[in-house]
Amino acid sequence: MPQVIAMLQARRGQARWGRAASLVMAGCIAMATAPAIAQEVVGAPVPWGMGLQASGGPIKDAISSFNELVFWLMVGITVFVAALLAYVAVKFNARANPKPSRNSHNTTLEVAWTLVPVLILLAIAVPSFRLIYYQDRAVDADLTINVQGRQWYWHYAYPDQGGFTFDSYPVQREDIRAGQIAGLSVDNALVIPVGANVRVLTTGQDVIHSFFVPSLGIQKYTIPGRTLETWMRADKPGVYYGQCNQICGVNHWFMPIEVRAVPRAEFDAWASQARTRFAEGQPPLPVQMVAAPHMQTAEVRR
Ligand SMILES: [Cu+2]
Repeated sequence: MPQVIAMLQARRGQARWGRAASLVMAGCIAMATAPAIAQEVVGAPVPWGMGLQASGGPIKDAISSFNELVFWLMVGITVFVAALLAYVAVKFNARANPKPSRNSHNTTLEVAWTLVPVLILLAIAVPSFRLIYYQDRAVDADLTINVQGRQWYWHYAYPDQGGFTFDSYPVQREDIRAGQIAGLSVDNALVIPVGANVRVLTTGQDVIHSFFVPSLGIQKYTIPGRTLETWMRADKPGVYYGQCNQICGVNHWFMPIEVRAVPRAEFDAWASQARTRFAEGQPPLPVQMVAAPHMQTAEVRR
């Protein structure tokens, strides 16, 4: 990774397109040299990242496959329309076809261009509604977490783990340590057990915020005076980053989200000491650090 960063820095002076090409190349090298596990376990934005973040659980898997379906439908439609336009432009221009047809109706064609778009919309609507209902709520929740958006930090509560609550603020840039990401790492992360269906209840205190962790496929408004429900599950241990993605005021940027998914035993240990330590006004002891992947991201960002 340091070689990649040096490469990026060395090429800073180049022309725009040259620089873009070198960054794409560097990205390819980074992907080839990064350990495979790094991509799988951590959800975080990466420099020059394209497409969706890697999936950490079943909801994001479902979102990704739906995204793929819509993408390929769009590719098909775009290619078909472009080919049709090219065909018409070549075959029926004034020079090639000086005497135009005077037909104004073609029943078969009209039925076809009504039915085909209806079928395409149905092909999108059915999995889309299925996905919306899947995201709606946890069927068998193992754990409930209350998420409250506040100007400008997150307030979390674990009602079925003894009811402890805590605030989560971003780590200041000057305090960032190795393994943390400026603008994304927080002082007190949200900790969840791997493989657990986590019911997430969101509410707001002042204005509308939004709890958004892309790699877990969760995004829900936090609205004052209202409780919304959704759920998430991390199937791989690791760190998953997100942000408030509802413009909520001047310190909107100040609301990163850090979710740490750890084995159940480790979660139980964390929850039990968190109960005591938060009650005494101390932060809990950190859970196991999952270092490799987001350390690399932190280096690139520096
Ligand atoms: Cu916000």
